[in-house]
Amino acid sequence: MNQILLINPPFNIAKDNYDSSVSVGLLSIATYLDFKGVPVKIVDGVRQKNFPKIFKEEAAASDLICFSVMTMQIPKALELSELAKKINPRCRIIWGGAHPTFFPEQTARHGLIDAVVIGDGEYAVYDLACEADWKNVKGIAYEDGAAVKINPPQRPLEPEKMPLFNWELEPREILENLSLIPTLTSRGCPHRCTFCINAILKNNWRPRTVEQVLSDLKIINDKPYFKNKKLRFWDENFFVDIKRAKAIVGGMIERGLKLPWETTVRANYISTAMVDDDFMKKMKQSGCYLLSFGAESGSQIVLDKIKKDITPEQIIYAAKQCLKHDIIPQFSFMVGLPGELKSDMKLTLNLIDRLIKLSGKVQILGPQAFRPYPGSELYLECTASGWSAPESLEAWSHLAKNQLNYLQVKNFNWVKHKDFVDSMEAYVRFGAHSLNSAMGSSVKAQKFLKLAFVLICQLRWKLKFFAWPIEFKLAKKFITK
Ligand code: B12
Ligand code: SF4
Repeated sequence: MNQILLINPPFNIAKDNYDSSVSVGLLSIATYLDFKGVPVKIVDGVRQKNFPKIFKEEAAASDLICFSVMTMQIPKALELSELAKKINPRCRIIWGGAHPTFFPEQTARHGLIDAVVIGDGEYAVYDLACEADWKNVKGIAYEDGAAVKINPPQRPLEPEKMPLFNWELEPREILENLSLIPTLTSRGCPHRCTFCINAILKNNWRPRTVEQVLSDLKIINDKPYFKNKKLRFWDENFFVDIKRAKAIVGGMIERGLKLPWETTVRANYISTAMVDDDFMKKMKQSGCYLLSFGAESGSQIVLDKIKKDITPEQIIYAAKQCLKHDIIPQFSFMVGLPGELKSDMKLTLNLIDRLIKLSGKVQILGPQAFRPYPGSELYLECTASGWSAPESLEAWSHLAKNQLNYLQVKNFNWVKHKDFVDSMEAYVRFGAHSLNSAMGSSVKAQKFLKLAFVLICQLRWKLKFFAWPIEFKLAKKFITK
């Protein structure tokens, strides 16, 4: 059997968004294939210096060439798929990851793509490598004559049966330059937030065992190239089984695996019943330095609508508890949901203000504009307003190539205050934080122009006046160019 090639294609957005971490998804697929004796190679277009040369060499030597694709990777993934077919006309091209999973049919229709994997890729790629007839492979979509066939789903992945991550399968130059070590202790989430990929795809929560997690951490701890680096548990929800979470943290302390680590947690979990004072103390002791919360909104009406099952007061309490234990609390927000009023968005701004006033250590991400995924109640509301998603992969590619973000707020029919939603992220980012951190942001612009823009943002933030965002439009035009 010839090798299977797994590709992380380059993006066409600012490098700061993706530079910190590698894809655990590809590492997990590669680890499984290697464990099953299938030759496999990961090539990373985002991080490998000689990527074009490496890609050509490896594509010539591979039977199956598999691309991991988020929406903003489509243009490059298409270019590379075309190049692969030129270099190696007999190779077969597979696409998987977030975008193809949401849009399997239109992705499979593209002439360059032989099959699309829907959802987790470990079992499906293994089957594609072993089965001559793809009709029997579960969890894939492919073109069959004029129709697209969508086969029945794969059996759910069982993380506790998966081998330990094999880091030797990642290109060494990436590991040496990585700033955040990615790992995973579970898949999926049991909650029901209507905007979220996990709830939409019904990704049930499935854990790795405590012993597996501690063994993964021991391997990481012993690698010379990971010395003094921070680690992220990229779980959707690390704390679902609180006994398991406590056993992992306890095991890290007992076995001397005290790595600086961060992960995501729900605000309502910070309570005496789940993540209490005693556990937070132990988390800090084991190396936890940051907890990331999906706060989403300051409006209870919006939180209820998206079935987030938290309250603004729980968000404030969570922040206070983190600060008490010297853990950085990080909160992400979104705006522009169907039915959301300006008054709801103002409540979000007020909540951000309250959080920032607690301490300079509090980190705020967003508010980002909500972007709908098919298969959700919210998506139906968006389409009912007259909006529709692009209908072909080429149309998505065109969007991703020509815009800073893959769906522009100006086209969102369900948003009443488009300017307000579009500019809010900038006004929070440059207005609510200190002048120093706003000036230090990664957005590249001439120093004095940036200072002028930041000062206006700070004034607007103080006055909570966001109408006529003329300077934002100018800045955006300038930066997009
Ligand atoms: C970790 C993560 C990152 C990391 C690593 C990215 C990476 N390449 O893996 C970093 C920080 C770099 C990152 C960056 C961004 N991300 Co991100 N990220 C995630 C997150 C939180 C977890 C992904 C993960 O590791 N899961 C665990 C692994 C095991 O699962 P997985 O990655 O899904 O992989 C499995 C399957 O998808 C499948 N699979 C994946 N690739 C392939 C390829 C093939 C060939 C096959 C067969 C199968 C397959 O098999 C894998 C193993 O089972 C997800 C949320 C989520 N729940 O998916 C968002 C998510 C993937 N990110 C998203 C976005 C939007 C971004 C950003 C654009 C955000 C931003 N605004 O800056 C950036 C930039 C990337 C970009 N330009 O698209 C979106 C993607 C939506 C979309 N339409 O494509 C998601 C879904 C979050 C969301 N908003 O809902 N991200
Ligand atoms: S708690 Fe987080 S991961 Fe779980 S469904 Fe809600 S948003 Fe998604």
